[in-house]
Amino acid sequence: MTAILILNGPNLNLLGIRQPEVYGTTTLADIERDCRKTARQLDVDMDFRQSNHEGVLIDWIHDARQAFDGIIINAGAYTHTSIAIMDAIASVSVPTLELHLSNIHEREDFRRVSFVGKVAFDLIMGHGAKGYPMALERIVSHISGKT
Ligand code: CA2
Repeated sequence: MTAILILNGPNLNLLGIRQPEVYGTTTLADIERDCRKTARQLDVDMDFRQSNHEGVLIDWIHDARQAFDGIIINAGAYTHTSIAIMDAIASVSVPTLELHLSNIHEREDFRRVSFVGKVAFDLIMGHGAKGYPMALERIVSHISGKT
């Protein structure tokens, strides 16, 4: 069965808990629940993880080489800074989709730079929490060769 790893980076554990005026009221647990529902509908296995630590995210990306067919990553602010995460994604040769809640191209200039984007096959952004199930559908269709 196709297995997808969904990774979430720093501060995303605070979703729905802090600054709801900026990032909404949906929690990461709500998002995980929605993703599990979509994964069941698509008949895929899914692992959903969050860490505030760059090295932990890198270790998880390395895990994907053996155990997963695709990675969806919202690397949070590491998106804009981490050459190490970019190198890790490039090293595993697992199709990777970049995901963001907000439209990073319509925010501050420093968010326009994405190191993850240099190694991802596609980008979904600006759809809030709904972007997560959309990303699952997109990566499954990419892996099955439909898009
Ligand atoms: O839009 C996204 O998904 C981001 O990856 C979110 C990151 C931001 O640094 C990226 O530029 C775009 C920030 C996540 C912070 O999440 C919080 C949630 C609640 C309270 C505070 C932060």
